[in-house]
Amino acid sequence: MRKIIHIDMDCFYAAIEERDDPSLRGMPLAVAGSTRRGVLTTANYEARKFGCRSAMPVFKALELCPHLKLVPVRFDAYRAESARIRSIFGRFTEVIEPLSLDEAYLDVSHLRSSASAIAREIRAQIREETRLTASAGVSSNKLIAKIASDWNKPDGQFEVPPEEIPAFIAALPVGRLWGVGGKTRERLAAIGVQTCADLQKLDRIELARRFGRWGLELWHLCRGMDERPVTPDRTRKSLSSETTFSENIVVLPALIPPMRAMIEGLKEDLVSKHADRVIRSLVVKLKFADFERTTAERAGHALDHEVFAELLAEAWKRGNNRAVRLLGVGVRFEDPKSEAQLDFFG
Ligand code: TTP
Ligand code: MG
Repeated sequence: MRKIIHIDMDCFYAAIEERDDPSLRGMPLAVAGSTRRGVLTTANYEARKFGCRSAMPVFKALELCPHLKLVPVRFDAYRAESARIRSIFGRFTEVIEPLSLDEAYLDVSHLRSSASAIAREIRAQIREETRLTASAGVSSNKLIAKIASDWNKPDGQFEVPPEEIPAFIAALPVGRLWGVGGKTRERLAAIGVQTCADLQKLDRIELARRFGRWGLELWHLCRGMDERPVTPDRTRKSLSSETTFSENIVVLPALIPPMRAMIEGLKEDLVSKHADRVIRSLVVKLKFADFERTTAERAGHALDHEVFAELLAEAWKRGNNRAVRLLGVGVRFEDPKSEAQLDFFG
């Protein structure tokens, strides 16, 4: 049987801000850009009482909580804490799969101590060395460990032993399952499926018919079965967003508004999921009406709309006025190993 731990820091960005500036403690606090047009990256528990949440527009949060204190993001500080936390994980196991700056799966199957004891010790070391709190979920697979880390949040942990998985999973809403987002949830609700117990009533044939290959995964997940290994070093090299237009685009200026929206979407993904990575270059990709494709790329560290516009013009020119069926924008990351060296050598 595997021993999997999922660790998730509590209100990560907000907790760091409160730690570093005691005057912020005890009041509703959110971390966001400095303008009202931005969104919250996170909110502390005082602010959550008013309904403030990650990804909520700042103006909305201020409606819910007019005395909400807003502070700007400080990624360097969050990255530094993330590195400290990861080095603590590294004292216990090499099998670490980070999900974001503040979350990771650990496989501790090879260790003699109980997974719960290890989780408690990791949380104690995190608290001692960073003065931040973490929550943990413990079980025999990733799916259940991740759900469990939410159970006694903040500053708590929860273990679901394998024999208790069936009862634990049955009562959960399907939205808790890995990969089940708004759309799948709606489709399932439309056929009367709310909980995993409901979902268990659909057989494999029915699920495959409705959801294809993914249906078979669902069949396993709603039973709390998940064989995915904890994969260290699954470092991605790039991140991009692509749109295929319902009708081909025939003039360059018509590509600018969709591109702006895609860059903003990419920005959000970078901030929420890849804030620990350093951007090396920006890329624009076009696929023309005849399916031929081209990419334009330039070195850069930030998502600059003007640079993307120049790259777009460059790629467009290569098409010789051919219509465009697909637009992609993306970034390539520095290799994390060379990032580490950069840090080390200042
Ligand atoms: P989460 O772990 O989702 O949230 P959290 O740590 O703030 O709160 P919780 O106690 O519920 O775990 O995300 C970790 C950090 O990632 C969070 O502090 C801010 C950042 N983040 C974003 O920037 N945008 C987002 O949409 C989300 C969800 C998180
Ligand atoms: Mg967290």
